[in-house]
Formats: sequence, structure tokens, C-alpha cells
Amino acid sequence: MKVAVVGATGMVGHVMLQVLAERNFPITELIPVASARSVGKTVTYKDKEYTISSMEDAIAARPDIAIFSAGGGTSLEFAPKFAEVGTTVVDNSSAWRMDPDKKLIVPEINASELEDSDKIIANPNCSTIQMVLALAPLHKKYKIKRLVISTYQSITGTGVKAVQQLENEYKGEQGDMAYAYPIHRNAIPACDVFTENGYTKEEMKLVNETQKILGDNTIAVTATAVRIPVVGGHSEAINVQFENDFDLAEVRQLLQAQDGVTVQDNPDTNTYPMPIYAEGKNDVFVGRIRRDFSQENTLNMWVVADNLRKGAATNAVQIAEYLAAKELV
Ligand code: 2RA
Repeated sequence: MKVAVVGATGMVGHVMLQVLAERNFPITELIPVASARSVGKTVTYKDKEYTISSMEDAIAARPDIAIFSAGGGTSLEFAPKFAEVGTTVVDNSSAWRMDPDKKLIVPEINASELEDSDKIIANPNCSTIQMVLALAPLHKKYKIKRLVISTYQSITGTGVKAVQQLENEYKGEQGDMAYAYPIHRNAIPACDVFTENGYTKEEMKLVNETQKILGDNTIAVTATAVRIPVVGGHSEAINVQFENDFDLAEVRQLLQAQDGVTVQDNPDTNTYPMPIYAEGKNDVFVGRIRRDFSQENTLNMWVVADNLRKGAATNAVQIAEYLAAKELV
């Protein structure tokens, strides 16, 4: 299969190449794509160097699939151009996620919605993916009424500049700032920019994308997204009220049975998920599962995942795997 990776030199693009190689995706021709200033440089895939192509050359090559992680503006401009030549685009930006004519896919939940007519497919936001994967089996069984979420997000969600800022601050050095404030020994209650309602774009993604993926806009959602000096992954404290009561043992069984979820939950042995151990893994890790005694039908849990993997690259590659397996490309 001829595959283009658009944004191949970025943090997520690099992980996409890693995941494609790890999962031995059936690539017959790889076309790494990046900005004009990177054309001619190389990236490594399966220990082999590949020369970066321009967007125009990649479109002309008519790849079967183009996996994008190059920002919303680039996707809005170029995803349709790939689609016009018959390429199926899996896009990791926010550009198409809330477009009513585009599918927003977490394969374990709703890949069955995909059809061969879907030429631009949206990969959800990282903090949404890990949450809805843990919630999906519970929603199906007990029907979610309301979600209250607090996120503790890795600086890798912002990009290389943020990682460099933290490293500089560790060393007591001054460099380019990805954030308006120090991140070392700090917590910044603002991931992305504020919207007119006082919530940040990141928080509104959790609201809007969750309803779309679970197919239920009656689900009430509120969120606070916080940036913390961590690199391994995003963590989320989720308080979920259901329409119906639940049995805690059954909740655990449902989570353990969910593809892509690993339950790590035993207070007796201090067992719970942590980003330092989730880093580099593709699963979503769930722990601190307990009833919220302050409100009926309500559960607390702690969800952790590598935001560059299941939160971005791995989910996108899994969509591509589904498309290939179902011969939708
Ligand atoms: C973040 N989810 O963590 C956003 C974009 N990757 O900043």
C-alpha cells in the first residue's frame, strides 16, 4: 500500500513512522511529507532513509492513504486535494473533527461507521481518545448522564518547543517559551487558547468530541484541562454519573474486556496508572476505580495514556489498519 505521512518530521509524525513499522503496516511505498524547508531531507523508517517529498509531489503520487499530523491549516488546504486524487486521509488535526460530514473515529468504538466513500477521516483529540475508550463500554451498559473531567496533560501535547522549555528550566537556563509561564514546578490551567465561554479549546474538545464519538449529545460534559511538567502521557480524573446504577465488579469486568484498555487497580499494592509507565505503550490504562458516594449512580476513575501513541499516532494507524482490512482503500 502506498502511504503518505504528512508532517513526518514533527513529534507525532515521528511516532507515526515508529508505529507503522512496529505494527508492520503493509506499506509498499512510503512518502514522507513535510514543509518546503524540509523537502530533500530524510526520515528513517525501518532503518532505511526516506527523502521528504513536497505536498505537490505526494499528491501527484496518488497514495492510497495519507496520514496527516501537520496542523489544521495544512489539513484544511491539502486533505481535500489528496481526496480529489482518490487518497483516503486520516487527519490528526482538529480541522475536520466536528464537520457533520466527517467521521470521528476511535476504532475500538466506532470504526464500523467507516465506508469507502469516507475520504477524509478525523482522528480525535488525544485527551478525548483515552477517555472515550474507557467510557464506551460503561456508556453502553449504564448510559452516561454527566461527565466531570480534570486532565493533567503532558507537555508533549504542545510540541518540541515545550519539551525544550522544560529542559531549559530544569537546567536554570532561559530559552524560547512555549508557554507564557514556567512549566517546571508548575501547573498551567490552560491547554490551548480560551474561547468566548471561558473554557479553553482543549476543554471544549472533550465536550464536543465525546458526544460525537459516543453518538449521544445528551451527555453533559464539563472539563478543566491542565498542563503539567510530565512527558510520558496524559492523565485524567473522570467523575461519571450514569442514568442507571452499576455494580463495581461488573464495571471492572467491562473495562478489562475492552480492547485497548488495561486495568491497573489495586489500592492494597498501590497499583494505579502513571504516565511514566504508560509512555511508549499503546493501551489506555485505567485505575482508582471507585464509587462516588456523594452522588447516586456515580463513579470515579483515573485514566492514563501516551498522548503521542493511542492519543494520536497509534489511533490513526489503527484507523488505517481497519481501512486496509475491510478493503475500504
Ligand atoms: C494538547 N491535545 O495536549 C492537545 C494537542 N495535542 O496540547
